[in-house]
Amino acid sequence: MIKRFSFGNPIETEATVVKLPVSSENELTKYIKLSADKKCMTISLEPDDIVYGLGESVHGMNKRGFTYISNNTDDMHHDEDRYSLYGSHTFVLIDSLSGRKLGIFLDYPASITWDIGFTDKDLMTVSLEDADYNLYTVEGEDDLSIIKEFRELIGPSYMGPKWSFGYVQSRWGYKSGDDFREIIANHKKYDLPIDSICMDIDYMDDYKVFTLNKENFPDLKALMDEMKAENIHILPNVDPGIKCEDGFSIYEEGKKKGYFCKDENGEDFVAAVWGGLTVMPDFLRPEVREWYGDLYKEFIEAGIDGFWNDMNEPALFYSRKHLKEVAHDLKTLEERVDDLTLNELWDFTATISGLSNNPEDYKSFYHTVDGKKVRHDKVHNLYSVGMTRASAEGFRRNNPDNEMLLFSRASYIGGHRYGGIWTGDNCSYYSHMDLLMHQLPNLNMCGFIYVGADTGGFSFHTSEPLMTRFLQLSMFTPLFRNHCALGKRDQELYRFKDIDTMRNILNLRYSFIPYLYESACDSAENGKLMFTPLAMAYPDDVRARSIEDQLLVGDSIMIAPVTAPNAVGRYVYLPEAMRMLRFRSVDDFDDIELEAGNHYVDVALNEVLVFVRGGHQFYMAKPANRTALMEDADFKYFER
Ligand code: MIG
Repeated sequence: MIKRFSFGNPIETEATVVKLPVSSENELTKYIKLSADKKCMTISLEPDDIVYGLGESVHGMNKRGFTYISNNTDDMHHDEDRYSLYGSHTFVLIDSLSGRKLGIFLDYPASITWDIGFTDKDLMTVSLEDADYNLYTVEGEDDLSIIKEFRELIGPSYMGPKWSFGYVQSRWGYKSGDDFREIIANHKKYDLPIDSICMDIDYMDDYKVFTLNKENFPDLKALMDEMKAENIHILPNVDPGIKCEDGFSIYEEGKKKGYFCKDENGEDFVAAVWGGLTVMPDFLRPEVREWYGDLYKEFIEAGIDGFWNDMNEPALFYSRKHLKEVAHDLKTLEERVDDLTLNELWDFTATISGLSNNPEDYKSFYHTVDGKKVRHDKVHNLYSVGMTRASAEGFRRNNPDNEMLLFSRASYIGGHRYGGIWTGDNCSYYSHMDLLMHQLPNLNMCGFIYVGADTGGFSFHTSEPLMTRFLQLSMFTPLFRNHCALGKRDQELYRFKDIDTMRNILNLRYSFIPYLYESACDSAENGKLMFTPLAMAYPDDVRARSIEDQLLVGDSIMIAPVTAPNAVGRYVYLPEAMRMLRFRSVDDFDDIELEAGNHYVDVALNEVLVFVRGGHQFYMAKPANRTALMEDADFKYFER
């Protein structure tokens, strides 16, 4: 049972596809207490309640015990003390043992603070900055039907083409066609499957969007033809900011048409991102989306059929205005050189680090929504949706016959209909595998199905065992991408010692693609989870409620990845008897029947566990080195 409540003058976010009538406030569920000014709601939590949701956030699958702020943020430290990451997914689901099952969706694109049993362990307090929003409550018998109902409200999810389930090799630092050729050659040499290679920001001419460094990319079309002959998809990175440079045609055209966000004086708002000083397209305006969406056309015509949209929180390295103020303040530092106090030192370092993504900057520029001026912070989380939508609609106009791959860094509910996401700049940490496990079901319930993490870790140097374990988890996610930052240890899979293991993992992934792709499509279209917490699948099993290191994938299987360093085994809890497949390769595996209950299972570094549920069937195809070369033949079936 879903109800809508509306307060004040909400921004039209288009997060929902069904327009529900507004219920009167006295129909609000008894579980939610609204403050008189409507800016705060409290919900009491029973000791055993689980709170799911909030998609891409830190701190466990059950969100209880911490505070989260829905405010899209470029932050490369996904530590336990982070309130915000790149996406804001403002749906939570409270599951009580006593029977209360309640979904809450706040459709509000400014900042929301969710104190979920943090200040008071038995209380959830949700605060908004003003009282203009739509609140949806979903009550039902069980979590999965609540999720289905909520997902009907927000509409079907984007799904990538089947080839986008192939392995993606990425790295910040590839510079030219020769880099791609080298990757392809090495994958051939070591017989490693691959479908796509990402082209990170270095392909551009001076970081100007939709340009090419002519020296490194003299003929994109010819390169793409060559790649097509290899069955390789090349995926460029696209930033929203447009470099302010006279003579740069995209900048000049947008400026002439008045398509950029404005400062309080009505001048173009200028901030530094890649490319130095840039302006921000006002993606909240349909005509700007149309314009920007068509900018992808040239690349599409050259043969490109996939993109990743980056920096669209939008990340701001600094604003020109703020930098000026800081530069002025710093002049006084010179007089303090001989007796600087520690407090002054700390103020100084905070001032410098506060130049990036500064909250005041987000309050200093404006959008035009339906002809009205709207301050950016009031619609901050919608910026990403506007960019994703611009791209997706541009693809439909300019390449209607082809499925395109699109994944974005920033997101808000609604954006899930236009593209997938990746989870941003994680680290080469074992704990970031646990983080991914926690994010997957929470992202799914908020509508994001085509998702994945930077496998091996973006920041810091990865190790071979860490990469191996990370692959063994990511091999189940729709986006299966190895990506890392500039200057980090080379982590293409052929750089490691035990290439046989890497090959076996990739082959297993490819043989799982038919199952994974079908599960993903089913989830995207039918409001299901691709990754389901055990507690939702086995609602009567109390022990399952605290399990955060195992997940169901699709209907038929459960995974229990190893995420601890140096571990060669782990405990696994089975809510029912299952058939355990322990794969070393597509053809070499143990097949063991296990009773319900707790088990300690050996899992060597080259082994992957798949558990088949009772009454279900799991299937594997014969792998190939490209998805396009797979015949979906010679299926192996595992029933239980
Ligand atoms: O400021 O394009 O999250 O995946 O490699 C960094 C360079 C910009 C951030 C993305 C990352 C990408 C990097 N980008």
